[in-house]
Amino acid sequence: MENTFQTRLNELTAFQADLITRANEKQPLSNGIYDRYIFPVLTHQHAPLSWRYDLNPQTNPFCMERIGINATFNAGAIKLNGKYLLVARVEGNDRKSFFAVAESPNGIDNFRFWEKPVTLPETNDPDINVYDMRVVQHEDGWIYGLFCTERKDPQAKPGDESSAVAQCGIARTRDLVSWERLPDLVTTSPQQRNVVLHPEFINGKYALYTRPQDSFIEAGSRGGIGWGLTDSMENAVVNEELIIDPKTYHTVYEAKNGQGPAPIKTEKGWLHLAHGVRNTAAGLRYVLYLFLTDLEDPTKILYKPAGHFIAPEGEERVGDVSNVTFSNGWILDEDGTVFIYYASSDTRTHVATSTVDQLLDYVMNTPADGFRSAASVQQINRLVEKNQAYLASQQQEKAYELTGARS
Ligand code: M1P
Repeated sequence: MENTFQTRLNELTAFQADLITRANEKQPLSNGIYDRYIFPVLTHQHAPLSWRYDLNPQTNPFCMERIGINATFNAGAIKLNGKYLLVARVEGNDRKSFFAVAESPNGIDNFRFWEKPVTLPETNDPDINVYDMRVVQHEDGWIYGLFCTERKDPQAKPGDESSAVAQCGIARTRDLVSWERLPDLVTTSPQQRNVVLHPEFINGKYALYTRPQDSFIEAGSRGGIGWGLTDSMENAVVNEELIIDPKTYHTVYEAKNGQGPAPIKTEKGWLHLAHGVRNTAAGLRYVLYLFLTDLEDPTKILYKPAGHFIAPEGEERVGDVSNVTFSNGWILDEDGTVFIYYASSDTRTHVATSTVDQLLDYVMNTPADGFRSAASVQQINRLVEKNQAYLASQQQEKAYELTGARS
């Protein structure tokens, strides 16, 4: 028995060491906007063996997994003390999600979970499930974690064991180790998900991106990315929500949408990453999109390219909830590199890298949605004609170089 235990433990340890330390590489031939990477940065197999196995051969002679980890996805992200940190949504085989910090020296590989998951204090109304933390370094000095807290719907009919209520939970920390839990956000919407704190005060108040929704899954008569102000985060109350980015017919955010991580401040405006959802015969499809808002008035959208920025590709298409890309974390480095952490199909976490300059070029120069097939054809025709004119002028230039005569 001792040998079986030791052999298995050696194999598991070696497998995980290889997985964690393998170098990640850019995928070939990017679209010029960002680079995808060959390997996911976090999978369920990155979860430490000490979370999953009883390491004592006397009490676990088969070296059997005692606690299964099902998925590691939808991670908040922050750079602290030179380390790239993900606050991942870790989901156990028991379906409960919790948060755990994984650290990397370079942002693209070697992500290793800290020794224990985050111990998140509860409120008087305990969370049944918590997920999708947005980690924001606010100018008040605190790091806030805003997340979805889910509880059984008290109005559920007898026998209905599925109906739930989603609200925004709030916690704050200085180091991602000790967390102070604050009361949940209060809004006038029956449910909330994808609530994100803006990193700066607006007229002396805290500003929040919200996503009001009628029910647990459906945005219903509400939806869109909302915006509201609160005097304090210790008792956060948003009385009025302004929808700054509504869901819209025949777009990639037709059914619902939601702010991703907190926006990045750039010279040209606040750069936003969001997810959009539409329905298909195969179920909901989640993709990511970008938009830019005014520096002085973050409720005003200046640029918004049509369609998706990142959509599921290859193995990303398949998982517990297939055809999903979701992001609630990105990191801007001092040199302008942007690390975009996105999850695929509610299963694993990936990274894509770009730069602020590339992302601004993308948002400012990609055509906006024309909302009609004919408008899309016009956009392509305009580009073709621009290219024809450019290529013709290049040919003329070449002819001039050869003959010395301008036509
Ligand atoms: O399953 C896809 C996503 O669904 C929810 O997002 P939204 O509220 O926009 O529908 C969340 O549960 C998210 O965690 C999940 O990835």
